[in-house]
Amino acid sequence: MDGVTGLSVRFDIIGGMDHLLPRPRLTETGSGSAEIAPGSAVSGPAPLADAVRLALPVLGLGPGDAATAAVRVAEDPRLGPEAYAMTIAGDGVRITARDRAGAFYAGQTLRQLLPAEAFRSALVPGTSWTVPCGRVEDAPGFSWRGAHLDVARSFLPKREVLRMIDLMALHKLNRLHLHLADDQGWRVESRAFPLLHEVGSHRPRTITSHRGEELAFDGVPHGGHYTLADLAEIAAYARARAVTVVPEIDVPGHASAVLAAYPALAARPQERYEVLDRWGISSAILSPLPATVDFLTTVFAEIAGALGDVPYFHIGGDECVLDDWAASAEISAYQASLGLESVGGLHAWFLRRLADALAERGSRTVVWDEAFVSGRLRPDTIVMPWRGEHVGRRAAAAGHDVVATPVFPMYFDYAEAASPEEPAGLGDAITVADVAAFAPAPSAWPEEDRARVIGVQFQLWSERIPDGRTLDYRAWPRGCAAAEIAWTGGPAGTEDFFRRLDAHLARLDAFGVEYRPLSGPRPW
Ligand code: TNX
Repeated sequence: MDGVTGLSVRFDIIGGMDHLLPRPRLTETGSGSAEIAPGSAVSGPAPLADAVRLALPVLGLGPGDAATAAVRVAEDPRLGPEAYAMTIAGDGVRITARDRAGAFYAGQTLRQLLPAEAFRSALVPGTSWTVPCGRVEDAPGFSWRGAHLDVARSFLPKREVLRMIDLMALHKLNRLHLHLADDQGWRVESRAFPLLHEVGSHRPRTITSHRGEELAFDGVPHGGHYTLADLAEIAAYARARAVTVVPEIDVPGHASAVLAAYPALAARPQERYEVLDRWGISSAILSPLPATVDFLTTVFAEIAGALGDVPYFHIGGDECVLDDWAASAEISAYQASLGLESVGGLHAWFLRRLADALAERGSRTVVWDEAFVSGRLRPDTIVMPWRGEHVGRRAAAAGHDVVATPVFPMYFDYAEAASPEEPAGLGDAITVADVAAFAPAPSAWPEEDRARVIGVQFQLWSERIPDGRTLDYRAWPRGCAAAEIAWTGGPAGTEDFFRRLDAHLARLDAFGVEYRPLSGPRPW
């Protein structure tokens, strides 16, 4: 900002075409600039024009006809999904897209071409906007550009989820993977089985510190869940911003919270379970018997009903301790009756049954990689290899679509530096540069396996994310680097990326994001 005179404010353009993040496929800088006057209009078919307006909230643009509008949007069926083209000339901005998402992303790019103040929520009246002239042609490299949010370990209030969707949208991320159930909490209302949220969403005390293996507790209970109406709202908010919510109910392991509510579903039903108040892998496991499948199908249907359109449903499948299955005579007899030779095979069989039920409702199943390793899945199951590239390659070679989610560098619960001043994270440091250098589909793989990689996703496991401030700190700017590779389809050129990131951080400042500064830990 270079001056405030009375009610008229002028802002400097921070970067123009060279400072967009993620980087578009093609940009051309023109000469001169266009004005978007306060109160001007976006014209075009309603779904597309509305999406552009939604991407530029602070501009307060209204509807209007093409003769007078500052931004004109038109449909172009020749463009690909989520793609857009935009020309900025002296007489205004022209946008074409085939779908709502494409128009929305054009709006996001336009927002980045404005001064960083366009990322504030309110402005001094009288502000006017200047955009540099030029042209952008853009389309995503990957169709799955994900952020995973663990709301089970630390419950995050709905406002944090909605804010995450806003931040995803301005980075052109399009899949919000919500980890809704784990040992430490069940986070969604169930009308069919109300003890799930009544019992499963509370822990009697909070883990307050977790440096290394040392845990400290206080006597303050931790809890919270979303109602089905909240979920519906989250999904609608996300959909308007081109984000698809991918719910996860992690089964059959990570089951302490479910079993605290309904112990009869356990592989060891005589045991007493509690919502776990420590981190790590528990041995609590659901039984694979038909009663569990019926129970879960009912719960999945409730969640899917609230979310509306559910193209993807994640059922976990990770870190299962199968000892209780092997020890149960009833489960062993069941396994034998199915002709399965190992408990691993039974694990895959159980997940396949759930996937079949989900497919009947129109959802594709997503799993963590252990589910793939233990046996044959439905062929349309999407695999998230978190334990590394080699597992991803095996899943791709077996014909599964793969979303790259490896611990390194996609686990953002790891600290950004091994400094004692850094909020304690899990394991070694994962830096912004590590994320920017990541190739989701390694060039060493055969072409047909690489083509199976449909995207990339960062994980915000929340054992070490107790609140929204820490969420900001962990997610950004590493999330900016993840968005860069997700949108462009490959690793970012480091120098160019950091130059653009510099300008981008000013946008995040204006938005109010408490990201981790590149210079080092924030001294809270
Ligand atoms: C492994 S990744 C887990 C999570 C933990 C995470 C901690 C995966 C599928 N399971 O339950 O939160 O490590 O980083």
